[in-house]
Amino acid sequence: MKRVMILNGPNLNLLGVREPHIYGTTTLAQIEESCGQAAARLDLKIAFHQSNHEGVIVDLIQSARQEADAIIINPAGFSFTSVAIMDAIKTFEGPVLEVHISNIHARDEYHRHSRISFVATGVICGLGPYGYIAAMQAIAQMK
Ligand code: CA2
Repeated sequence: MKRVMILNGPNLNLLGVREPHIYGTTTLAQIEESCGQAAARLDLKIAFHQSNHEGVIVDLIQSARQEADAIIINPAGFSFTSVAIMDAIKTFEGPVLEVHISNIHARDEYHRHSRISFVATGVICGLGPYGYIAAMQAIAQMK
């Protein structure tokens, strides 16, 4: 069974609570629940995390080297700033799928250039919370 670490960056704990016109009304707990249901269907084992702290996310990516076969990451605001997360991802040998709930390319200039996309295996954005499930499906069918 493939092990997938799902990482969520800063402020995503506020999903469904603030700015629903941009990020929708689904909470992060509901996303975790649907990822759990999809994992059972797809025969994946998931570990779901959220942190507002860059160093914690770097530590989790490093631990994924031993504990996971694939990473799904929504780096949120760190997407556009974090060389540290980018460097940590480079050290992970399995697939890394970057997910954004919103379409970052339809937003302002600042939100269009994710540093993480330079090192991700693939990027899904604009599909809402379903993006996490799409990423899990992609990982399930990878050799
Ligand atoms: O669309 C996404 O998933 C994002 O990664 C969300 C980030 C944003 O900076 C990226 O451009 C796209 C922001 C996450 C902040 O989440 C909030 C949720 C509710 C209220 C306020 C912020």
